[in-house]
Amino acid sequence: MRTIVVGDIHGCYTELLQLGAKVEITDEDCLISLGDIVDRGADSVKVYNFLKNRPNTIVLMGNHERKHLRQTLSYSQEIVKLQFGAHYPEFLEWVSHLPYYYETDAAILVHAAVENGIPIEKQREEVLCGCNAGEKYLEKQYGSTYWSQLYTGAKPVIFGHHVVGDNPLIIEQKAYGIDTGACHGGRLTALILPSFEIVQVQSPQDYWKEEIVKWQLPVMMAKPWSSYKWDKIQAICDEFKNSPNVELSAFIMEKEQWMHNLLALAPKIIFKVEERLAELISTYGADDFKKPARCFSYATLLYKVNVSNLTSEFLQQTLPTPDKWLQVMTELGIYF
Ligand SMILES: [Mn+2]
Repeated sequence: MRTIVVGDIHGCYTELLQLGAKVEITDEDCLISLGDIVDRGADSVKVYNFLKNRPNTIVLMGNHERKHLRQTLSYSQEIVKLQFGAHYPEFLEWVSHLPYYYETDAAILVHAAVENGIPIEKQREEVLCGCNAGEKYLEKQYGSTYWSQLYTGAKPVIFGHHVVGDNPLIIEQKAYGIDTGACHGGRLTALILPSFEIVQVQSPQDYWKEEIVKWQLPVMMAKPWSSYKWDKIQAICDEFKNSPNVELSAFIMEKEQWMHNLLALAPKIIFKVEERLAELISTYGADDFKKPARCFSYATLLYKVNVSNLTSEFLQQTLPTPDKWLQVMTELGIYF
């Protein structure tokens, strides 16, 4: 029985199958992915389904899986979230069970790094998976020296995470870096244990470069616009309204118009709040209206109107998102 260790796959499903064929993988072979199976490439969902369903297969936690797990989503995770659609929660559940390392008779396997002199089971998860916190921690310990230069453990470490070029980075019997950038038009690399034989397949193109453009509009459309603060919406609009992607810039300009139309209703809202205050005062009197006013979600606005002018600026601060703004509009009987 062999163990086939594969570096960062990043959604490169075709290359994964080609690599399997090239090493003539059989059901008896154990397949171990070093993590970062999703994001950047074109077929994250296919890679996930394949690895999840293949018997005799282990996937380690990479920093990309961890970003999904902790919901610290950057653009490449936002894309994959859309690609999974309704199956995304199921993927997150699966990710939550991924191990941070695996040890065979011949080697220790991790996604990113190990700290020298610490037993594998005592290593920090952040260091093993190479998330930002782990990278910062190692930088503090080692400065600019890469951890693999300092590693003196008895068993060699096989890792991915850092694209090391077209060929693996090999420090004989110490460290084997096998992320060769498949999703960036590089290669997908396998290391076979116990022989330490290297097998590679070439990617035909830079998938990530293509995905960046392809998913701009869908990712933008999926953003929770109504829950964003006004200046955040404006900042996104400013950043993308002159995009060369015409569909994207059209969508963004539509969103900017939508925000301006909402904010242009400020005088109407102010008028309605003043009207509601007058009603409350005439019913309860100028001294006793405050308690019944508390029942309204916009009580702050009623109190403000009572003591001074209610300005558009105050309104925007008190109702900082379209959701809040629209909710108060509905309660005041203003329809958009
Ligand atoms: Mn990676």
